[in-house]
Order: sequence, then C-alpha cells, then structure tokens
Amino acid sequence: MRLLERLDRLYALGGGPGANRPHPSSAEDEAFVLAEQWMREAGLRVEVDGAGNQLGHAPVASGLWVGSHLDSVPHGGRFDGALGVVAALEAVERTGAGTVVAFRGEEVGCVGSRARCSSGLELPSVFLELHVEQGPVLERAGAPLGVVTGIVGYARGELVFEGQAGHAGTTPMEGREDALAAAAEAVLRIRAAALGIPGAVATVGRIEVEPGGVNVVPGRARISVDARAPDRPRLDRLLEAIGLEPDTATEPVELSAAVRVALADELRERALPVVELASGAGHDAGILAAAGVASGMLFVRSQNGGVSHSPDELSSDEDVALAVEVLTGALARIAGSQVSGPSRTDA
Ligand code: HGY
Ligand code: MN
Ligand code: MN
Repeated sequence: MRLLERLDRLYALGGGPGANRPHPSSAEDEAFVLAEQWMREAGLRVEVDGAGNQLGHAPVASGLWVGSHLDSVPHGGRFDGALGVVAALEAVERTGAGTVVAFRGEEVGCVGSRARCSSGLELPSVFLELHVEQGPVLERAGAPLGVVTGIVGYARGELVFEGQAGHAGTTPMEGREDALAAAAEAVLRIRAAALGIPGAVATVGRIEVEPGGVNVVPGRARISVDARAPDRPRLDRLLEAIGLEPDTATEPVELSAAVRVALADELRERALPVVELASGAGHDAGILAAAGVASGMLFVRSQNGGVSHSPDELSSDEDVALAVEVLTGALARIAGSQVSGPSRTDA
C-alpha cells in the first residue's frame, strides 16, 4: 500500500533507531520535502507559511483541513504524526476536496499549529486528524478505531536546584548542598502529587547536572516537568503541588460534537464498534480547537499495550487501511454537509 511505503520513507529519515525527525532538524526538513513532492503528485496547490507548515490545497477549496505533524520525538514511533499526514494525502486525493496540512514542531509545544493560529492567516472551518492512539484503550476494547472526545490540558516547564559544588571525597555529608539530591527528592514529590490527583500525570523526562564530574558534589541540577490533567482545576492543583510556573499551559479542549458524529456514523456504516475516548497526549487538533476550529480526531489502535514515543509503537496494516477509509468517508461526509462553527459551542 502506497501509504505504508510513504510511512517507511519518513521513518527511515534521521538514521534510526526509531523515528528521528526532531524540530528543528534536517530530517524534519527532508520529511517536508517528501510531503511536498507527494502533495504535488496528488495535484494539490502547495502553500508553505511563515512557520514552515505545509498545506496542499485540492482544487475544491472547502475550508476542510486534514493532517497532523511530521516531526517526531528522538527514537520515536513509525506512526506518531506521520500517519496523519500520509493518510490525509490519501483522503484528499480520493475525495478531491480539502487541504492536506503538515505541521511543524508538534512535539515541542505545537509550535507550528500555534504559529498558524496566531498568524492571522486563513484557518479552516473544520480540522480532522488521524493519529495513533498511543495508549491501550482500543486494544483492550478490541476496537480498531476510536473517536476522540477531548484532549488533555498540559503544561511544561523546568525546575532548577542550586547547591554547592565540592570535592566528593572531602566534603562531609553533613551540611552538603547537593543539588542533584534535592532534584531527586523533587522528582519523587512530583510523582506523588500526580498520584494524588485522579487522572493527572506528571513526568520528569530530562535531568541536567553541573558540573557533572563523577567525583564532584553537584552544584546545580535542572529537571524538565511535563504535567497533565483532564481539566483545568486539576491541572492547576497539580502545578501548585509541583511548584511549577509553566512556560506553556495548554487548556484541555472538547472536540467538535458535529465532527465526532460524522466519524461515529462512518464507523457505524462499516458495522465497527464506536469507542469514544479522551486523549492523554497533546495534538495539533487541540490547538486548532482552542482557536475555535471545529476539530475532530480519529484514533487507530496501538498494539504492544499502546506503547508510543518508542520504536515499539505499532498499528496493524489492516487497522491503518480501515482508518484511511473512515477518514476519507468522514471528509466526504463533512464536505457534503459542511460542518462549521467553533468547537467550543458545539462540544
Ligand atoms: O507529548 C505529547 O502529548 C504529544 O505526543 N506531543
Ligand atoms: Mn508524539
Ligand atoms: Mn503526535
């Protein structure tokens, strides 16, 4: 299947293991070169905006965008982001309507979709995104596809711990100001805070220690924090417990009820189970929804227990083929019945 071949070509960029198209990088740029080539092969008019997002417009201008992001986390999965773009190419080519959109920098705060939404440039009336679930819900439910109800709110930032660098051998334990030990206590406190708030999660994914000598008491430690919760009150409680002033906080969003209905109808027409689920991962669809675009997401089942942000991320060829069919059907259905209006009111 052409789509799978295209996924493989994107996956091979950046040298492996896994997907390595971080934003910004030459590998991400190479992915956009490939996407542009495929957009032109599909007869789409290519637009590149100031943030480097790429749009392929079908002859029938419809205000309907379909797509996702082309960047990845380091050693990421084959499907995260890329699947949404190559599937959008299939759906728009098959329907002859709509716009394929490939966003930049989703993994580093949705920088591309945020830039587009604040640029004053045209936005769609409807945005559809196919994405791998990145969780175990569909696999446990035995369902190949799912309709996303909403997207979690999240915030990211850093905590810095100042200590006193010193000689590992001659600095007594009493009175040491070990910055890494303080950071380690904070990591466990952050974990406990998330465990104490239903539905909340918090992750310290990166730690930097200075000066970094094996025989030097750490003088400074810096940890990243990624905190998420299903609603804003719980997100604020979590941030307060962590003591984090976030660099960016993204509101939880409800996705468009009208788009959810269109996706569910497509599933019913194929006698497929209709599983509705919230997304614990952030997505460009959340940024478009927050900007008032009627946005919807279709998830395809993740196998391997839903592992993602890993080379072990897996969806079956059959589920992917079904996802493209449903995405195409929903695009045609919405184009025919032009859903519009901000997602907030129709949630
Ligand atoms: O981190 C996330 O939720 C997404 O994969 N960018
Ligand atoms: Mn991701
Ligand atoms: Mn993604």
